[in-house]
Amino acid sequence: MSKGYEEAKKKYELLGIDTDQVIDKLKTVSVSVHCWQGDDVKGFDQDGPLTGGIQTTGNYPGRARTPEELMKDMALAMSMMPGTQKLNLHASYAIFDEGEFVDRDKIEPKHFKKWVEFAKERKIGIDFNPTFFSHEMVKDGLTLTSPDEEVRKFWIEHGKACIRISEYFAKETGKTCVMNIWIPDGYKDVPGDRMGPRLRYKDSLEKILSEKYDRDIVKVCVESKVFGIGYESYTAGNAEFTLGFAATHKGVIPLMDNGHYHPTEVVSDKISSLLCFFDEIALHITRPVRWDSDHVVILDDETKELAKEIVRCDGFNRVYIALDYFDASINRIAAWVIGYRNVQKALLSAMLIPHEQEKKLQDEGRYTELMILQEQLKMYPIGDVWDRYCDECGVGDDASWFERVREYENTVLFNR
Ligand code: RNT
Ligand code: ZN
Repeated sequence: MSKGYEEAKKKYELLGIDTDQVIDKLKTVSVSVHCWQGDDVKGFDQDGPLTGGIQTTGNYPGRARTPEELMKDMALAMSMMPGTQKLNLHASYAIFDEGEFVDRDKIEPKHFKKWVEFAKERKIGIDFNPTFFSHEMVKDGLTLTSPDEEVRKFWIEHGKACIRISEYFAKETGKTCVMNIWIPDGYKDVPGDRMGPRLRYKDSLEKILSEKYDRDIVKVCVESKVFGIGYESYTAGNAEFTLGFAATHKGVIPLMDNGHYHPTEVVSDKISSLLCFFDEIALHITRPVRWDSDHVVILDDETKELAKEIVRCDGFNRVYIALDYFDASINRIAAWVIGYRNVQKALLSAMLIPHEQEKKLQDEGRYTELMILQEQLKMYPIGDVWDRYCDECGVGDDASWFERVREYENTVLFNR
């Protein structure tokens, strides 16, 4: 045991916290790693631009261009992630045979067989997302809310196909598959009808959910959004719509992406509100800088606050934690690792807080002492516990893992 860790352990013991136990527990908490960081959200089933009002910026060399490259890159990134991961896929990452093409309304489990192999090798689960963007059937920026019945039908069929694929993932991996529905649909300017698109969205979602599936192993979520690029004035799936939908449709989980709110609104404060009404919720952890920019997650106050709320609400079994960011201006593998490790650091620091004691101080109105304790904890030796955790997980400490990425960059990525 390192001297630093020994001393940290003693320090936390005085707060009634057993750091060994915390480390063991953190190893079991899964964080879903999004495949789309590695190729700038391009996918493999089309060659057009990224649409849907989201944007990757940057031109860093080495973007993964094929399934093999993306898997190789992800495998390396995962080898530097402590704890338990899940693989988060989008439907656009279907893998076809040479010369084969199947459109999104008709994709099948077999098109994801290679991903299942990837997950099985690592004994990890898979989460899934239908892809309602970057496709020629997105007409006037609309999918499930389109007034054109042919367009709407196409996307409903896509949603259903994705439910079948999600069930296949859950069965193959033996782990729950979280299937998240997010659509970009909305308008750049003040709409003439706000209700119509929402009623069509509701009907489309109900049609998708009419697909028979095992609700114990596939968890369908709806993700809200307040605006997108080119969709500044209105989005059909805003917070109230998606929350209302989830609340009134049994088994549907609300998903909050912390890039999707007004700059002064924070998702950390919404977790406890939702857990009063929902058995389960889901998160996309990202970093919004002025807009839904999807910067790499850093260990900032909001990430720490999100983690604190998960821990405080005893939420490890109720909150599905996933990453969602895409940065093309830095090494993409490092981006994966940095964001993932920061979420884990936030969880660790949240688990190293004596929550019962803080709650008691609050309930007894001892706010001065509460503030003192909260501030005192900020200087505690979390780093020593973190180093120990990474050591136990065999993933390298913060100062060392990048060497492996640099070597891979020089030998593989820069040659693409
Ligand atoms: C978009 C949503 C959505 C996507 C991914 C690619 O604003 O956050 O979750 O980022 O599905
Ligand atoms: Zn998201």
